[in-house]
Amino acid sequence: RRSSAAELGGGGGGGGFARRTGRPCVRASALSYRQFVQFALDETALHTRVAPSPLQERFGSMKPLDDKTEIELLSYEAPKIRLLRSLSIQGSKGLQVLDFAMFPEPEYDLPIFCANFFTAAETNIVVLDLNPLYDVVKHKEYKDKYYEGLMSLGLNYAELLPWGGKLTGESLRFFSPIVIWTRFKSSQHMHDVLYSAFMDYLKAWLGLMDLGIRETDASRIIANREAQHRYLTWRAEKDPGYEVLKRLFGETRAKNVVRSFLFDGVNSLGSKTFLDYFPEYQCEEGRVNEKRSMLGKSFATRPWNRKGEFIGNRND
Ligand code: BLA
Repeated sequence: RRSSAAELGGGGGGGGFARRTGRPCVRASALSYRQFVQFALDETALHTRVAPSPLQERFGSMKPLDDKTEIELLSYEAPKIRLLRSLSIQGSKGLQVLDFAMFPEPEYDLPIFCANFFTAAETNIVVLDLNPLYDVVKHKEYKDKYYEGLMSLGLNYAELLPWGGKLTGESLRFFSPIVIWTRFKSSQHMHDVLYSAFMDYLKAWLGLMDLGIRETDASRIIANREAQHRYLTWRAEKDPGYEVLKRLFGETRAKNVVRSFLFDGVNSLGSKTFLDYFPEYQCEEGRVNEKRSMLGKSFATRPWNRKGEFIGNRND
């Protein structure tokens, strides 16, 4: 049974639990992506035991520099889920952001649930995916294991939310054949389509999670942990949201949010550095090149065919 909004008592500083149902919930203030977050928490709670993350105490009551912007940082953990975290922003002039992700425990090679929605002045930039832990172009068995059964879902939304054009070439290796990468002008209709996609992708991820079997082979757990660490290292260094967060929180706090909240694990799941994983970004004196991309923008059209085979060409 779903809890109605009226039953949801907000917890101090963000994450809380519904008074009657004991389900996790978001504060009652109306954020536009609020229904997305609430759906995700309700739905996840139907599948597993969700508990607040220790991060909640440190980040749950963070405030932006200005007093016009509303933000909400939520974090939970659950069996099989190392971290479920959500950052939502509602600013003045229509700025709306949702960065919602679920990271599996290293004992599972589950994909990473990734919803990144940026809305400003009627422009929407959207990435929604079950990001693969292993590069699906190189690891066919991984691709088949998780995405074969989801291709019809992906194809359905690829039509409704068409490919967003060229993007940072490097990002492609973190995307799956069912990735939704799109841009559109704000409208109620597109918002509804996006909500529907979000719900379906979330349910798909939870379905994979339900079936996930705890790995016992130590070498595979190590590989899963490193793959997740590599992903976190990429995003903590090159995420396009960083500039917005810098404006919102100031540089020091933005860095902290990125490294210790959004991509928590970048400091603890491994000790390799960004340049260990991505040496092509090395500049003189061992500094990391500040460019987002060394490959440049690529993939003008969807680089996956209907069977989920990679058909991309970096220079198209
Ligand atoms: C743009 N965000 C983008 C783009 C992508 C993503 C692909 C297009 C620009 C590009 O090609 O880099 C998202 N890239 C991702 C994701 C992965 C990746 C999810 O590699 C995962 C592996 N975006 C956010 C948040 C904010 C945000 C939280 O997720 C703001 C707080 C903003 N994204 C944002 C902005 C742009 C953008 C402002 C356009 C500006 C730009 O391209 O730099």
